Amino acid sequence: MLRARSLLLLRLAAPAAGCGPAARLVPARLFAAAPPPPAATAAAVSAEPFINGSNSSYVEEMYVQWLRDPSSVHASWDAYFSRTAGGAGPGAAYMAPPSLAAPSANSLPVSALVAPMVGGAARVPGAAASENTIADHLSVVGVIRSYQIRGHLVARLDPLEIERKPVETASEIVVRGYMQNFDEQDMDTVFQLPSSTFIGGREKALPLREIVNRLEQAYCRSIGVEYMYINDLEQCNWIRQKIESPGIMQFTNDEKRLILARVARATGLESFLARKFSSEKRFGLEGGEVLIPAMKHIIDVSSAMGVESFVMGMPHRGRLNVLANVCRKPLEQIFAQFAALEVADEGSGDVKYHLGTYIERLNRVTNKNVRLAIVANPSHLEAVDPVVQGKVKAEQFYRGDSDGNKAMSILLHGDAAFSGQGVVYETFHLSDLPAYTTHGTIHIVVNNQIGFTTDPRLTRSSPYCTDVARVVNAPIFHVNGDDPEAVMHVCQIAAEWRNTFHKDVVIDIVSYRRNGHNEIDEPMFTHPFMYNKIKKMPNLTDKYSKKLIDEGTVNADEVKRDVIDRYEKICEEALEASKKETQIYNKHWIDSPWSGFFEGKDPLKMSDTGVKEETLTHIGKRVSSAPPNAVDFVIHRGLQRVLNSRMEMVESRTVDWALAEAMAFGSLLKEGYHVRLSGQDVERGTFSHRHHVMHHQKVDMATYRPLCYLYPDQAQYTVCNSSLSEFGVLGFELGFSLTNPNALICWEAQFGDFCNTAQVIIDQFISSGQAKWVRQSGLTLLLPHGMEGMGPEHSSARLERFLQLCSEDPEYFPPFAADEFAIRQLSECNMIVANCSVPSNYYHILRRQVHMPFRKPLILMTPKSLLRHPRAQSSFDDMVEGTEFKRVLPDTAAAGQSPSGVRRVIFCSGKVYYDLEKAREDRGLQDQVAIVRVEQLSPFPFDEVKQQLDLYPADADIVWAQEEAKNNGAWAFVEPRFETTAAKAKVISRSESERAPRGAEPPSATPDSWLGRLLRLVRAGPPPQPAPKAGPPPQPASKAELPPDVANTHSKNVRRIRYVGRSCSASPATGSKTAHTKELNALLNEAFDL
Ligand SMILES: Cc1ncc(C[n+]2csc(CCOP(=O)(O)OP(=O)(O)O)c2C)c(N)n1
Ligand SMILES: [Mg+2]
Repeated sequence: MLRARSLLLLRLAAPAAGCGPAARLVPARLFAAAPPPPAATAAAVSAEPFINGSNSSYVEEMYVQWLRDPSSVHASWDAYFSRTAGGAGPGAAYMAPPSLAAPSANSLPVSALVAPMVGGAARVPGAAASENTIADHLSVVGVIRSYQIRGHLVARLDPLEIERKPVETASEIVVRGYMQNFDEQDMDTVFQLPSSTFIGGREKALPLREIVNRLEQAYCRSIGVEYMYINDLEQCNWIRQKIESPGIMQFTNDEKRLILARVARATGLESFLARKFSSEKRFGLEGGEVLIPAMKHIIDVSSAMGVESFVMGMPHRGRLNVLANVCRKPLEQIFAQFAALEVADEGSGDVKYHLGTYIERLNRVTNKNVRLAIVANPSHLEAVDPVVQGKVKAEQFYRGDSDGNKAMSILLHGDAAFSGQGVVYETFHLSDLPAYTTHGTIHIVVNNQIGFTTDPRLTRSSPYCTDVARVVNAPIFHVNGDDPEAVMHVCQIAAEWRNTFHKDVVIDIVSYRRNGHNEIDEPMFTHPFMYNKIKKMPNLTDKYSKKLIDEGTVNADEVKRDVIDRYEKICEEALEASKKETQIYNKHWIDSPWSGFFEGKDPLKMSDTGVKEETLTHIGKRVSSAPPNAVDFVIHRGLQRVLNSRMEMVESRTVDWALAEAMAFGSLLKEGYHVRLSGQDVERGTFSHRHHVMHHQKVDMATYRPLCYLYPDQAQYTVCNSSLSEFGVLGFELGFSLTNPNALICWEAQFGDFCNTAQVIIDQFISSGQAKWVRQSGLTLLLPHGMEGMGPEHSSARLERFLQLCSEDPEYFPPFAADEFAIRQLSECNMIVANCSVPSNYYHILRRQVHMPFRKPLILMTPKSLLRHPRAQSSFDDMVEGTEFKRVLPDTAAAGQSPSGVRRVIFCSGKVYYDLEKAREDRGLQDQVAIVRVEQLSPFPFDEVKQQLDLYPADADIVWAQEEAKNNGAWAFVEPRFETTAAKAKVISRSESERAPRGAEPPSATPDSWLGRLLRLVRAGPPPQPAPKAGPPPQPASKAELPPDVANTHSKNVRRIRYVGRSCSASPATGSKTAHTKELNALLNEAFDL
């Protein structure tokens, strides 16, 4: 002890004066922690020679306390701070020790110094601090801080008590060297408590023994809390108070009984399911059943504080239990899922442990109504996290809940998934962004210390599975899952934290998994040591009821009769009821019902997407103008030029891409539909074309959003640059789109190819969500796409992948009536994929998203160079009332006017049209080659494509031209559909020809029509095949070498559409500008090589 004190004195006396970073640290922290001190005082303190990194926080504590109440600190500190405030310079205010010689033992016991102060002894101005006293106080503060920072490392968190920590003593891990200053005698010395602890309750000083005891109680029992990295002192102190205050974790007998009842229901359901459906996979919660009372407690506390809606996301583990016991989903519906019953309604459904639900019910504890939704999710762990956040954000937005007081999210996680999946991190990073925050999420980790068969020591590099949450300064409460009262306590704190600070918080319930990964799995294969322990673990109801019986809170009879047997009876009755069910309904499991949306609507009636010209003009002028107070609001000169040219367009009744988009958004806003556009840099637009947010050039963060000020009674417009995440943000926007169908929710990728980092959301939610979960979404994806000679990246939004996800049958020509064809196709599809070539179509398809009587995801390839292409403009004439989205754009040149002279019809989609159009002009082939654009690829416009085919002469060559490589783009998708169009014609002609006189052509297939030509080819039999060559396998002949009819025939020898474009390629585009140009020229040459 002497040696330690000597070292301390040496440090205090060392001439570190005011030059190092530690010296600068002090005033900064002082300012953050307390009312600003007089500048001179702060400067003087910071310049003190004895201030260093390790004691600065102690001095800070003392100073803050002294500012509040000078008598609350030791007389020596009072003297010191008084002198400093009085003008004493660095070094002068501190009374230096007389010598550096080894000090004698405490001449004045610490307790003797402290006790009178507690009683309010008079301050002693000018009294000197004994160096021993300072050293002891520093050590006590160090001990307290050590527990606060590292107490969790030795907390008794693991119910299995498997020691995974290094072989150090608990004390060494936590307090390190701080206790070395004290011997047994000192344990009874009374120390003043710094303001950074609440262990004293009302007492301001405690004997050291009691200090350590209380710190052990607070930090090293069933709760281990991590929070000392939180930068906000108020938040730190709030947690300290909730954890350290004496007696804070006491429950009344009624509260304990409620916990027991909930625990018993949780364990009761698992054991009931295990008995009744022993061979079924259900991913039971056994070992982690405390989750159920934990969630219920959070809901109770939050409901009491005013939250009405809870949106939850969770993995497989314990899902049925949450549905039954947290949401109160009728048990018979859950049990019916175990029987192999027919589905009575739409959708292909999902396995029971992925299904969502939505329930409104009375919370019996608070007597308030609550709405509980569990969002359906795929197997992909954690993918639902951002979806839940988006859904909650939308709820908050539409109900004007700007602080998240009415709706909140609860996310459940497994330990392996929480630490392993990157989307967890992406979701955390949305938590504090203004356009994405849900004002605090409560995360609960069911930490069963295993992931499938893998030990945590092999699945993560971080000490805890929850470390990812530290990036947002979220407090983390680790808690022993076998101590239900401790779990309820941290749930209480978490709910209050969220309500107080509106920030994320994590509860890590350390538990175990009684069975294998699922009920049929054998865990002893891989975890014999752990499972030998687990076998000996009592069930939580038995364990907790024993505790309550032992302490006299309940008796054994009532536990059995009123708790266990009663619930068993409820389950039995529900099982009997479920046996009477003959069908199951997917709609019973919908997580986002849109009440009132579908009712009373004609499911095949689309409202107009054209608008009055004056609306276009009004919106056009607004988005072409600087802010109304333009004199004060200085905009960039370049932006002014953009606005000027926009205004010219409006005056000449034309729009480019950006203006068309603004008019689509603006007109929807006028009609009362919320519009939200989210993604990286969407406010300006990656290509600097949008400018939906104008920035004051002289005032930081001063902005103007013209689309927000179109009409006084318009809906809200949200445009928000997102974090640099695709998975997280796309998931979020999908979630947002689930809440309210009367909105246009768009996510734009910076470049289309980046959407592949969000592939899980596209595959698992967007393309299949309606089929699996009967849930619709009108989410719109804007994906910049196009070969611009910019290299392999940024060229392709992978159109082919989206088309492959479309569920439409390529071999089925829908038998819909002409006037219903488009809407019925839309109604039956799983998603829409389009590649528009003109702004008016972009405008209509955006508006159509909201004017359809149902909702479908829309995947739009959007342009880059076309944004400024002089020909890529539309007239108001194509946007006013009476106009609509055109799925196919017929030829606009001489060929379309006089089809009889056409020798080739080129079908294409998107930007390549403009290259083809120019090449046709250059070659003077406007009357011989028709160019037809397929603007909506899926659902495929069979009807309109057929009309186009029928329009042109029978001997016209039919090609599909695309700029993407042959194995990419739309080719593989369109080819069989063109074939089906022909096959449809065949069916008609065959049946009609049976009725017609022998030799006569059916009416719909005249000899000169494309169809007639097709029929002749079919009847003529196979064309001659080229003779097989000897030797090595022949290389495929190039198209140019083969006669067109050979190149374009397939096994059935039906004339087919021919491909024109780049060859197959592993990379989406060449990295060479020269090669790009050559490829494009080759494409164009081939397209017009008549
Ligand atoms: C993204 C993803 N990868 C892999 C899997 C396969 N899988 C299912 S459960 C599981 C282990 C999950 O462990 P944990 O998160 O700890 O949850 P627990 O099952 O232990 O409750 C794995 C790897 C999956 N469902 N999702
Ligand atoms: Mg686990």
